[in-house]
Amino acid sequence: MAREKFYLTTAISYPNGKPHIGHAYELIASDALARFQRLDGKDVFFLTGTDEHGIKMLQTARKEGISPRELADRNAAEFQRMGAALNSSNDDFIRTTEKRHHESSQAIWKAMAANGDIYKGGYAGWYSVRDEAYYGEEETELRPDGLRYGPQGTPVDWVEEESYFFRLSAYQDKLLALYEKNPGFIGPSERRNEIVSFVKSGLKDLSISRTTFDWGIPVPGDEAHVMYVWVDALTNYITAAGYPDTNAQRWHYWPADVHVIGKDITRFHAVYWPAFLMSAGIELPKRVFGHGFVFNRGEKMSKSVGNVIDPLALVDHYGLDQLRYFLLREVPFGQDGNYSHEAIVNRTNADLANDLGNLAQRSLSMIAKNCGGVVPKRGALSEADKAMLAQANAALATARKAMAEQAIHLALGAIFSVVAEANRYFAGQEPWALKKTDPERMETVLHTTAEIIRRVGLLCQPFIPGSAAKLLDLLAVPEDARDFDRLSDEHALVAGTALPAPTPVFPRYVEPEAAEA
Ligand code: ME8
Repeated sequence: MAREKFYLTTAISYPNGKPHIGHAYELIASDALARFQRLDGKDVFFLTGTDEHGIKMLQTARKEGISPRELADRNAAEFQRMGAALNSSNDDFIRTTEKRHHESSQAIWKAMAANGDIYKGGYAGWYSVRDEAYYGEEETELRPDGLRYGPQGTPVDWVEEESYFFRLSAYQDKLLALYEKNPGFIGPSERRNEIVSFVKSGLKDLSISRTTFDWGIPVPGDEAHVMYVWVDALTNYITAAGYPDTNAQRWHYWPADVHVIGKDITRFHAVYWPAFLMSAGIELPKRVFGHGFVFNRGEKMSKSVGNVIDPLALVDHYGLDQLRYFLLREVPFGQDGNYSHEAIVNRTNADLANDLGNLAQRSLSMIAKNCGGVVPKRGALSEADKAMLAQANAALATARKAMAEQAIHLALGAIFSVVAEANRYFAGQEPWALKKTDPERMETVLHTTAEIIRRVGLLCQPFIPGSAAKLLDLLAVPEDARDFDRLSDEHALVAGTALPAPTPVFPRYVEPEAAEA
């Protein structure tokens, strides 16, 4: 039977500078979502990339005295390097300056034009270069500094030029019907409400080309115009699936199951993008999820790390899985959150080093010492053993439901409540005391504990892939036996299997000053 497909994208980032923590956050979260679906048996296509056209790129390049292409090449490489450093499992990395993307953008333009939705006119209005966005005057405000700002707090400039327009006004009712019919189209619900009221307030036609610069994709049939950067940017999601070639090998992935984006760009994804697709006669994505922003609120971190917004410095300082775990567990996905030195250290030491790391180290060391370094025998299971094993399996159902709604923190919460319970179980069963009184029962308790660690290790793979792999290595779980279909009891650890010598997987974070002392 063909596996169910799952197509997930991140936003494509502007490579006008190096990646920052917000970019890392989005990629890590999307990676966890993609890995989860892969482990759950789906045929996943996970896309990320860079959004290389537009005035912002052009202006930054001018400031640096290089061409926009050089700027894009330099920083796209930084984004790829970040992906590797974060252990991102993306299947493709798209750059909007690629030939495949120019062809695709011109094809969607022609399809929208063929549907009668593009006309030439004159644009006069406000534009934010930082947001690459047009704003209605009522959305802007004049501040005491004499400058006008858009709704995201970025400065806007007055633009007046000949421009092609997209008949967005014609899609107002169709969009409202879409949100009505498909309440899951925009998540979380706060974002949905904002978008519904924005669309209800009335949609104006959208300026979709520029003539005052040429860093962009030429408008088909009118080379004096380049496409508005968002028309080309959004199109990346179908380019990577092979558009306009609907016989392409990847086309079956479209429509995307979820576009993961930051909340600041929900309007582009939940209003403009479905309207473009409806116009071009292309299926709509199933869901757009606008996550929150992460901010730095910890002074101490800046002292110990130096450049706090460089995600790779955070990885070097705290460890990759420590950072991944922290960001995914601490910040409810969809809401804004903060990161601070104390919060990262707390999570690292309390959840990873103490709860999971110690449990694994203590139980596996006991097995190494008392059971000849092989998986112990499992005798008759007590009610406590059974309840413990059942809880581990129930966590999959909870995580599956949570991950389908991008509630990543809830999935991790369910998995780590199994870890907490396993610690209570281990302490309560006192296998060290059973050693003398009932060695057979000791083996069963150690087997059950190791089996829980196997299940938790399997479930943790999407979030902390490197450390989860180490845990599973310690249990001699073969690499081809790590999908979620192996969670069930029939795949439990087999008594007598030789285990490697246990080594700690989650080091405690120790303050550099304390480590030196
Ligand atoms: O918006 N916390 O690119 P971008 C969390 N090229 N997420 C953040 C963040 C923060 N502090 N700062 C930014 C663009 N982001 C467009 C996208 S998609 C067709 C084109 C998120 O480099 C932001 O919300 O400004 C967006 O989802 C992503 O990082 C890239 O932002």
